[in-house]
Amino acid sequence: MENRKKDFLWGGATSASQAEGNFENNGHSLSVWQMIPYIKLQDRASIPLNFESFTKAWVEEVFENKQGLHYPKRFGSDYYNRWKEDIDLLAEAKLDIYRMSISWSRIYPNGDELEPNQKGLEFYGKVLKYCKEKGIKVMATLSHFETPYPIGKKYGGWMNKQVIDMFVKFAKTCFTEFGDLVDFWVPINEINMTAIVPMMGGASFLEDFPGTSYDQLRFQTLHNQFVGQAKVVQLGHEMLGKKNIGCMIANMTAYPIDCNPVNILEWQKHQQTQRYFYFDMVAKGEYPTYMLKLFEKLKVKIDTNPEEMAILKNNTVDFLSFSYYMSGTVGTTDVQYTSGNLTGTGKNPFLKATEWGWQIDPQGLKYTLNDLWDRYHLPLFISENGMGYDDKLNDKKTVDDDYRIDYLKQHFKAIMDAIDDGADVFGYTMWGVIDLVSGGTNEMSKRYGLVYVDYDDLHNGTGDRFKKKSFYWFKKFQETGEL
Ligand code: P53
Repeated sequence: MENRKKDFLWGGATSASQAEGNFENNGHSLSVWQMIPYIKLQDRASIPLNFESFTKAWVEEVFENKQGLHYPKRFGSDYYNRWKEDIDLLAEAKLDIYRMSISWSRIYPNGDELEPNQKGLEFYGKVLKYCKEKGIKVMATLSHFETPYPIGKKYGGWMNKQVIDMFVKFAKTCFTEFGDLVDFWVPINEINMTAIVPMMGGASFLEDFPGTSYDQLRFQTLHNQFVGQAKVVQLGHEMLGKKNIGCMIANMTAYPIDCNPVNILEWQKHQQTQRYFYFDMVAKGEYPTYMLKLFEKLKVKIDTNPEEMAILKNNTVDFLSFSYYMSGTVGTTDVQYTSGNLTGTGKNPFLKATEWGWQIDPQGLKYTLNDLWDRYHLPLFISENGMGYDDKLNDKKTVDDDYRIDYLKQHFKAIMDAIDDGADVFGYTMWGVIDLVSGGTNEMSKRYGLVYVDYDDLHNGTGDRFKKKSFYWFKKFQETGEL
């Protein structure tokens, strides 16, 4: 392709909780995300899975493995044992970059230890050195919804400002140990999810803070994470002397359902509160006025001080990274919702959706890149994108995933088009490049990878890896630049 940027980084992404497994050895604690079990589709309706129902008592009673439940994120795709084979596969497919997370639970299992867990450091040291040997650049996430559960249990998670210092300590250890091996850092994955699910994003449970409203909980937990992230940006800049630290935001692109002005106003509010707010915080370093007004309406009072506000202002990120899977619609009238349960997930009659109701919209990626570039003028990186599909291994021990090739082609083309329009985009990592456990549903059967992993939803299987058709397509794309 003519407009293929020469130094653009094409790659894939995973997270520790969804890939590693091996949760009980070598001094590892469980991350908060590993406390959620697999729930069969037919049983899901009977369990109150709205976000406010993520109470600590519920996690402890139902989820501390007392009911013979299966916790897929404690097993992952056995990456902890197969990491070398997996990185060999990434090298064979000619990935330029690999995004992974360093599990906080392996390094400081309780958060408040004075010394890091050596076994955890050894593991990531081996993995990162091997990536370097193979010529694969690395983007490391420090918390991919991976606050250690003991921090939630003992300290109340990120609602407690002591956790900010624990996170900075963890980051300092990672910068010291791995500063030379990691090319780009992302402190907190999808930081905006904390305002939607503070339990998952911040290990903070409402019942630990009597008298606190849910809105207060979610925005205070989020605020403390913004401060923690800014402190990590400051520390990274001082320790590493590079400008290589970015944010990671779940980008919720949505369109107005029609041109009725009331719907345009609703869409504008959505853009502000569900998208720009988060990018504004990390790129401009202060609360936008529309959020301050919203806080007044919601009776949210952020506990902060001038020192914290200065930290936010003075330590903005070097690049913007975000996940982009789909787009939705918003409006006050005539919006029907898809099965995606997040904001702005109204149906769009012009788009097709995956089996999970995620509406496929490559042009929305082009729109998003242009929009973010215009607004922030910071380099952009798509840190997650991809298509979840219940792939089936065929007789030839491969998967004919033409649907995925088609999805990737269209999204790659959208990126190139945005670059052609002038947006500064420097890389892309496809989500779940080697099949792993789904973040939202804990299913293994919601697969994203170029490589199939032989485990089912209950972790039955050999764990063996098989290259899908998309694996060969991606490799060829890297060799020839042909879509
Ligand atoms: P799964 C919700 C909406 C958009 C992205 O999701 C999200 C979520 C939370 O699940 O998360 C990111 O596996 C997340 C990954 C996750 C991926 O999207 O539910 O950073 O960990 O696996 C895809 O299909």
